Parts: sequence; structure tokens; C-alpha cells
Amino acid sequence: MYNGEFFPVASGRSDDAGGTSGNRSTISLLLGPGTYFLAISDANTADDQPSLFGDLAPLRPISDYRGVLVNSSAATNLTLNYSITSSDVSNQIRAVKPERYGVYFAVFTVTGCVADVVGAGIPIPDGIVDGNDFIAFFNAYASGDPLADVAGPGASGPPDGIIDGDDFIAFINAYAAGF
Ligand SMILES: [Ca+2]
Ligand SMILES: [Ca+2]
Repeated sequence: MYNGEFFPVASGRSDDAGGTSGNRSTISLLLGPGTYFLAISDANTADDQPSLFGDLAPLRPISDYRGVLVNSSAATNLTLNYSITSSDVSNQIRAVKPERYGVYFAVFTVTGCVADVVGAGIPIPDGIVDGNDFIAFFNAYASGDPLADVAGPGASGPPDGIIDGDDFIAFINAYAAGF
């Protein structure tokens, strides 16, 4: 996975997911708002980043060079179907390897910012997560203000009209992650 400037997203890679059979990869990340690219192909697809601990195929070659993405398989017409699932959206998308040594690129956009509840001196989100949000959230949480309803059950999903521990957890997690 790459961000909108095509820099690798930390922990945004998977070379076969543990616990599943066959050619399946899973990336599970808390993502801030922005544009992201998924690069999907078969073995061996590599940039200069090492595999993550726990990958089923952790020792495949990687590139010596930054800024390139390569694939070493001449196979074509491979099914590369993928799904993108968030707390409130789940999409299954068909994809096919485009050509020999090819990589399929998908683009998706993350919107929303859980911990951005207010701006400096204004009661609406300002696109920045800072101490103003921290103070506003805790004041709202303590007083039962709907401003503190930032998530649904399981500390995920859209606001559910209830202010409870799920909102508290969702806010803390998002605040710590900067969104
Ligand atoms: Ca803010
Ligand atoms: Ca809630």
C-alpha cells in the first residue's frame, strides 16, 4: 500500500496472510484521511521494503532501489480480486493481472477524521487533530454532549446516537494515531 505521494505505508504490505490458504494477503490498518494506492500482483512483487513479521513468504527478494515496484512472474490473466472493508463500507472488486510482470493498481480514498471534533474556537472540525479536540471531546463526553458521539459499537463505524465507552476508545485510538 502506498500513500498519495506513492510512499510506502508503514505495515501496508502482505505476502500471503497467516492463517489463510493459498494466495491471500490481508492488510489491516488504521488509516488517516487521504488517497491510497494498493499494488496487487503475484509472486514476486517487490519494492525496497522488507516483508512484515508473520508473512508466510518473508524471504522473497526485494529491490535495492527506492521508488520502484517490480514483479518477476510472467503469468497473465490472474485473478487479483480484492476487497476494501472499513467500519462502514465493504467493497469487493474484481481485478486481473494486466500483463506479464504487471502490477494491478487500485486507488481508494479515506475520508473522515474521528478525533477532529472541533477547531480552535469553532465548534466544527477544522482538519487538524490537536489539543482543542482533546479538550472538547472530554468536556463533551463528561457532559453527554453529542459532540462526543464519534463511533458506534465496537469503537468503530459512524456515530450511533449513544455516548459510551466505544466513543471513548475510538477517540483515544484516533487521537493517538493523529486522526
Ligand atoms: Ca480539530
Ligand atoms: Ca457512539
